[in-house]
Parts: sequence; C-alpha cells; structure tokens
Amino acid sequence: MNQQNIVTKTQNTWCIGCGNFAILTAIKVVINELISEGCPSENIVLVSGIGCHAKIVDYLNLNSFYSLHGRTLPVAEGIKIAKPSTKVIVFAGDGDAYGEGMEHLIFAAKRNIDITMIVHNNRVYGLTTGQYTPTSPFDFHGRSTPKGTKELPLNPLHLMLAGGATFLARGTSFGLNLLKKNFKEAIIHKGFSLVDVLQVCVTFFNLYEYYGERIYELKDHQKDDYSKALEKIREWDYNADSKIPTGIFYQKLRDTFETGFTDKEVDNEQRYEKIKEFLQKTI
Ligand SMILES: Cc1ncc(C[n+]2csc(CCOP(=O)(O)OP(=O)(O)O)c2C)c(N)n1
Ligand code: SF4
Ligand SMILES: [Mg+2]
Repeated sequence: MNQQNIVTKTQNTWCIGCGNFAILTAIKVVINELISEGCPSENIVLVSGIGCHAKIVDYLNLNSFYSLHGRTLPVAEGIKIAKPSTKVIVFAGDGDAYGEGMEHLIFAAKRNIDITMIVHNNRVYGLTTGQYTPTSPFDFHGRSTPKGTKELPLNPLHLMLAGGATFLARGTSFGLNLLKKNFKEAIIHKGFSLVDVLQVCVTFFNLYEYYGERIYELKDHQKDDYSKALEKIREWDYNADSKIPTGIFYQKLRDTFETGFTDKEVDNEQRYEKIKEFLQKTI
C-alpha cells in the first residue's frame, strides 16, 4: 500500500494555515509506515469527536467512527475490548477531550487501555467559532467570554500523569518531524498514550508567534522517571511565560485493560498471585 491509498477525495474545508494540516500529514506518513511494516490497514480504526479536528477522518481512507462531542473514548474502548488486535487511534479536540469528555479521559488513563489519543489542542472551540476551552489562557477574550475568562487553564498532561497514563507527549503543528516521531511511538506503545498537539487555529486563536518564541525539544530526558516527567510537564503550566518543552515526557509499561478480559478460569491462588504481580509493577 502506498501513500495514495489512505487519502480520500473529500474536499478539505479547514482554513488555510490551520494546524490540522500538519496533524493530517504526520499521521498519514506514520500510518503508511505501520502498514508497510506489516500492520494490516483493516486493523487500524480511527475514532473522532465533533469539531474542526474531527474532519480528519473524512480525509483518511481507513475504518473510522465519527462519534459524539466528548464521547470518543467510550466508542474507542468498546472497539478495543471487542477486538483487542485493532490499533485504535482517537482524534479529539481540546473542548472535546478536556471539557465534555474529561471523565472518560481519566478512566482511560486509569485503566491503561491500549489506545492512542491525539488531542488537537488549539485552546479554543474552533468549529463553533471561538468559545473558550479548558486550556484557553486566563483572560481569553472569546465569543462566550467577551470580558475575558476568569479562570486559570488546565494542564491536561499533569492531570493525565496523575490519572495513570503510561505515555505522555507534546507536539506542535509546526514541528512535523517531532509530530511523526510522537505519533509513531505513541501508537507502538502498549497502553494508554496521549499526544497533546499545540495545534494553531489561525482563525480564532493564532498562537504561531507565541509558540515560535517559546518551544524547545526535550533532550536527554529520562522518560521512565515519574518525578522528572512531572517537573517537565509543569515547566509550562499553560499560563506561565516560560519556555515550552515538547517531546515524550513519560513512558512506562504496565498491564493493559483489554488483556484482563479472558475466558480462562483461574483459581483463587492464581488470582492472588496475579494481583500481587500487578501491584508490584504498578506501585
Ligand atoms: C454534546 C454536544 N455538545 C456541544 C456540541 C456543540 N459543539 C460542536 S463542536 C464544539 C466545539 C469543538 O471544539 P473542540 O473540541 O475544541 O474542537 P475544534 O473545533 O477546536 O477542533 C461544540 C461545543 C455538540 N455538537 N454536542
Ligand atoms: S476554525 Fe481554526 S481549527 Fe477550525 S479549520 Fe479554521 S483554523 Fe482550523
Ligand atoms: Mg479546539
């Protein structure tokens, strides 16, 4: 299969300059690589929410499910549990994932279900024309907050680390190489992986210049160290005027949720041993 086969003829309706184009380009390359490395294309399932980001599944000729706003993960989890061999890749907006879908996100991380979540974090509701989201900065002047927001933004990676996610990364929509690397590693990772992409919405919140002055890539970062991950994740807390690290912050292996569903009978002794082993790996 070559690059052409996974592209649809659907007309692209994103604004010129939208950061979603970079996400589409990067995921196309990565999926093509996975296919050429032996992953059958029919084993890949895409799930999207509702928003500008969600149109990405219209542009990729793969099995996909357009879900509801905030409800990508229940759909993705159902697919993964029903057929654990599928590679489930979720595309969600920041409003979608960090607002309405937040409780699902925490549970997916806690369960460590083997799903990859790519968040198009433009820090605004794009499709509904510019309302604030959980990651919009303090004093954000949008359609629903003409006098500015009165609350601090949420650091979703911090929350996901506490929630138990086993792979956490940040990319930007103008760092294509890093984006491809993050996506590939996240998809290969066995467990719940989240890539937060600072995707610029040129129409309602153009942050190209702001990010351009602050972004740097993590080097020699010890990604299996929880404290170091926490330190790097908190370096830029969305409102601070500091540098913004990008790359893989955290990666750890532990048992995944979907593998727990088995028909095999186990006695109490075996069950006890399994729980002990699980806890030793987790704590
Ligand atoms: C349950 C529900 N609530 C609200 C909406 C209206 N709605 C559609 S898209 C959207 C915002 C999308 O923002 P985001 O998730 O950040 O995606 P973006 O458009 O920025 O990519 C909202 C509020 C909806 N379709 N369904
Ligand atoms: S409104 Fe923003 S997020 Fe939506 S397509 Fe346009 S630039 Fe992209
Ligand atoms: Mg958004």
